[in-house]
Amino acid sequence: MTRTLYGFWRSLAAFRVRAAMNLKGLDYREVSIDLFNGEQDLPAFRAINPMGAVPALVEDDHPPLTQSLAIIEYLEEVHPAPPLLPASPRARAHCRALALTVAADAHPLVTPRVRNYLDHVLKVDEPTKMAWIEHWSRTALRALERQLVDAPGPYCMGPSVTVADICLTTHVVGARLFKFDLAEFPTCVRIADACLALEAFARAHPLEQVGAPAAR
Ligand SMILES: N[C@@H](CCC(=O)N[C@@H](CS)C(=O)NCC(=O)O)C(=O)O
Repeated sequence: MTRTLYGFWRSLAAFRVRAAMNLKGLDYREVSIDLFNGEQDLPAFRAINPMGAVPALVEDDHPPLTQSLAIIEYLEEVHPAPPLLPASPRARAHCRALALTVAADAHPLVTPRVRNYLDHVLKVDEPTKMAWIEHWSRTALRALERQLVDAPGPYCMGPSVTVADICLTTHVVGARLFKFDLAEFPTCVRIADACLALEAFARAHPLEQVGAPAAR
């Protein structure tokens, strides 16, 4: 089986899929789509994902899979061990809700296409754009902190890493890349750091990818 991930070093959605594949011990090669140079809009990539977004996952000659959470759920069904969702239906719903707070509520508002629209169509200045990004990043962190503060840990759903941890960790890493102050969110930071101590997350980190800046 050949498995190709279309990603980009700075993409938090691609980071989610890399972490899931690493946790499940799956081999893949990554093709970089340079989102800073508009490669997501080239016809060759739009043929892979008409939305013009990474990640996309291609296995052998099957059609591309897109949307990080859909890809992770597909991997979960085909490679169930180790599980990235809890066992009980109620816990699975809660776990997915935590994940979607990041992937559906916050992250879509800060993607390059939204930032480009703010820049070039609405013509907001840089500080206003950064305030927008920070506002939506903190809105999700505040909701997650409140839901996780009494969780037993070390991960969102207890002793095992789930898709909620994948989303939370990528969100915390994204906030750190923007250099936001995270002192208000100690639980989120503690859980993310527990995940980043795992090799699967460390290897998937944006700054460990080809094309990432060397300076930290
Ligand atoms: N909901 C999608 C989001 C995908 C997405 O927006 N990816 C970003 C990078 S993190 C992207 O490729 N953006 C390109 C653009 O906005 O032009 C997912 O979870 O996969």
